[in-house]
Amino acid sequence: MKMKLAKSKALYKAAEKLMPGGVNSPVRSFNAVSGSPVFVAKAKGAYIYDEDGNKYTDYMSSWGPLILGHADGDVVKAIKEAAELGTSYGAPCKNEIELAKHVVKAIPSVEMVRMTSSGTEATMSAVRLARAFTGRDYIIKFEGCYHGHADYLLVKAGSGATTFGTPSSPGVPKAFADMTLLATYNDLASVEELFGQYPDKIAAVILEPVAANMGVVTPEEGFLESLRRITLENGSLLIFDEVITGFRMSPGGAQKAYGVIPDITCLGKIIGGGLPVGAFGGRRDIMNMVAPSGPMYQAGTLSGNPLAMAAGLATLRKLDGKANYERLRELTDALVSGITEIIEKLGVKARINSVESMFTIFFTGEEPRDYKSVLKSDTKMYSKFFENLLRAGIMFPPSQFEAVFLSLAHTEKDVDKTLRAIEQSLSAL
Ligand code: KE4
Repeated sequence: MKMKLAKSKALYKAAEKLMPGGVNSPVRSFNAVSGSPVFVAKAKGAYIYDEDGNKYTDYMSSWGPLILGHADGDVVKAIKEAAELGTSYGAPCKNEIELAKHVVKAIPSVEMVRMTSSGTEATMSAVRLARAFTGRDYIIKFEGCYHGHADYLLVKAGSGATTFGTPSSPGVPKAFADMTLLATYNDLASVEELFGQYPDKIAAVILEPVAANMGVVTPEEGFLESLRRITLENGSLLIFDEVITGFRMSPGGAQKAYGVIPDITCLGKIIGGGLPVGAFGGRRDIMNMVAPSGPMYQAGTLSGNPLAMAAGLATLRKLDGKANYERLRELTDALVSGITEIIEKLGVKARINSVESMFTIFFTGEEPRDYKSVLKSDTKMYSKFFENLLRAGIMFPPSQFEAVFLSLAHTEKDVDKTLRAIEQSLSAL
């Protein structure tokens, strides 16, 4: 069925004249799929509506923050009330304490936390902090993990950097990239080798405890525990980038779910409830290095912004509770098991990695367990799959190397409609 997309196409033409690629973040450009993005007019619950009036069941979920669904009543109310009291003070406000309290209580590794305005700022600052605390310069990251776009983390990065074929971006000085050592996800030997080559020089190992930016790739048995051991043995810090997994995997993030406690944790997305919030936190002795308590400088005009704090607090308070996570898991399992049945019935070469309320369908026959294996996925097939779904009113992420997210606003009815659309979409490939 041909969708009316004239308004979005016209808007995209105008946007392309004003913004690189017509977007403010590359993955939104649909360049990896249909090439012309839909422009969203409004969103509510599990649905987004584009400027041409088309309705989509949304599984992008703004790349993770909207675990309650779009325009949740309580979150919107909290933002409206906060806005009436001012939009930014440049001075501390009570809700910064309230959100910090919630994070400290929920996330096992966090005794103190600093708010930022994005996940990139959180991970960038966490790496600087690890370097300041240890006095060492090298860091280890994993191929395919994405930690935002700070220079030293844009080395073999996932998400849009991989989608658009620039995992190591131009513009990053070689001197910076040289201090970012690359290991292979789920391959402990690749980490041990680097510690052997750079004794007493590695400040930290940073990773997504469950990778979601090369598509969803889960840590194999013992991998996280071994990273915890090897960093302790070498006097290096372990940084968990939980910008996606924080409050998604469980109220305590992946570290609670897997029982592996890092030294520093980065957060974002859900803790802002759709407004710009990131955070990094950890042991008190480490966090006391951060200005003004300590010498490591880090700052932000809108860090701890009252509206963002109100949105984050309303989200976390409403999300809290075992029942919500059970509901999210139950809905996701229904969708994933339905897709698995369809894949088997149609004999499609595809694998699904799924954790709690996020998953990725990889168009490959290989086990997607690290960057090398996920790169073998058939991205052209994914693009056609995405397009077919879009025409059926289902919005999946516009890239093979991202995660599908469910929210508490999705229903069994949405899952049934989605399964029918997926069956049609896969049959038409
Ligand atoms: P932001 O700077 O985009 O708020 O956060 C960076 C970041 C850090 N760590 C992880 C694990 C992340 O997933 C992200 C951002 N995720 C991407 C999508 N996978 C954001 C979408 C985009 O780039 O537009």
